[in-house]
Amino acid sequence: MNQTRKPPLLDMEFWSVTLILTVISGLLMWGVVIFPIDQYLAEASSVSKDIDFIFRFMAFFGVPIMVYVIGYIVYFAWRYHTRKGDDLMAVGSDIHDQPALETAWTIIPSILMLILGVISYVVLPKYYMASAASVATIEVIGHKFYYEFRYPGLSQSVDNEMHLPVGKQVTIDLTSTEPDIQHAVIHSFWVPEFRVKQDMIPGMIVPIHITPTQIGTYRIICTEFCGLGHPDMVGKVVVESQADFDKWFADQRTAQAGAANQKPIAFTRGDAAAGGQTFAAKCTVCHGTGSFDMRKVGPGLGNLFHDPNHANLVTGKPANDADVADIIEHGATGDLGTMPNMQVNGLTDKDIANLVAYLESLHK
Ligand code: HEC
Ligand SMILES: [Cu+2]
Repeated sequence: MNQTRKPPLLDMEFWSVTLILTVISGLLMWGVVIFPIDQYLAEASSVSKDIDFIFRFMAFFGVPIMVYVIGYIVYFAWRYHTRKGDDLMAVGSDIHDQPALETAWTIIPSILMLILGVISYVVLPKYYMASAASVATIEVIGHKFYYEFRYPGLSQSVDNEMHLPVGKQVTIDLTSTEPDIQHAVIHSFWVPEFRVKQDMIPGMIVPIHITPTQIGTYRIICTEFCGLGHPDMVGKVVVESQADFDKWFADQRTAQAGAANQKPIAFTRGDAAAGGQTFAAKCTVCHGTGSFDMRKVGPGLGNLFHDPNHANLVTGKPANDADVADIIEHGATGDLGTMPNMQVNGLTDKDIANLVAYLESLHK
């Protein structure tokens, strides 16, 4: 059988294509160097710039690799495709062994990977290694599906909204748990502007250290698929001046001292109809109005006050107005999970009174 072999040609056409790829690659590399990342995503912590440098480094050398590899694949596919009248049985030229080329494409990427490894080795520990400089350690606990923050000096934790003074290094102890740790799942603590992303793992505490450098409010996003509530698992971190932070902290203390005084909720004046509306707006994600066992996230509340099978509340106390109001005010954590407190549910004292009146009216 007649076999035609096309000799490999490094002709003018090949070198023109190479020139075009070089120009494209050069322009993109220049783009990588001048791209103002911080205009799209603020560099709001002391490690942000270093992390962005690693990103730039990878993108800078990734660009030519991508452009030449894809460029030549497309070019050769076009150049050597079978044309009308070609011998279909033809075999390509059997080129092998290009020692110079093979050595180059092995050694250059190896060196790049090595440099990348070294830079990462220097940068990443900046937020993992223990440091004496931290002004405080804040515990951050991932729950299904919210973040809990415990501050030294505050007797109660704060949910979903974290405050930090600008320019001060803090240590953040990350973990995840639930009332029954068997039900805990892996969450993740990601603040894009801080360039910090760390898994929150049940049974394990991972300390990270960050210094926020820019005043602002940033999102905390869970990037570990953790269950049905995962998309709602968004908190925020408010970076503010030391004075504003001190004020927030003092307000928390006063609010919590007030809570400790057990100021009773005036539930007697509750309005059941208004309570029904609040319930529909704020409670029905987790509670239905069926019997106790008809659970959504929390138990059914239809027979709350009149259930012979569940005479006691999840807190172990008998079902009366004051104790139900107490659960709605302070939340509860038990076998069934966590019931958020009034701050998290966004309730006023009046709402609580109305809700209690509404739940009272539900007797079936
Ligand atoms: C994020 C889900 C969630 C939301 C929202 C929520 N709850 Fe709950 N609630 C729970 C869970 C879980 C429990 C069970 C806690 C436990 O096991 O200790 C519970 C328990 C309760 C109980 C005690 C029930 C009992 O039989 O002892 C009451 C009362 C209650 N919730 C009222 C409310 C009201 C009123 C609202 C709306 C303002 C509300 N909850 C919003 C999850 C939620
Ligand atoms: Cu999560």
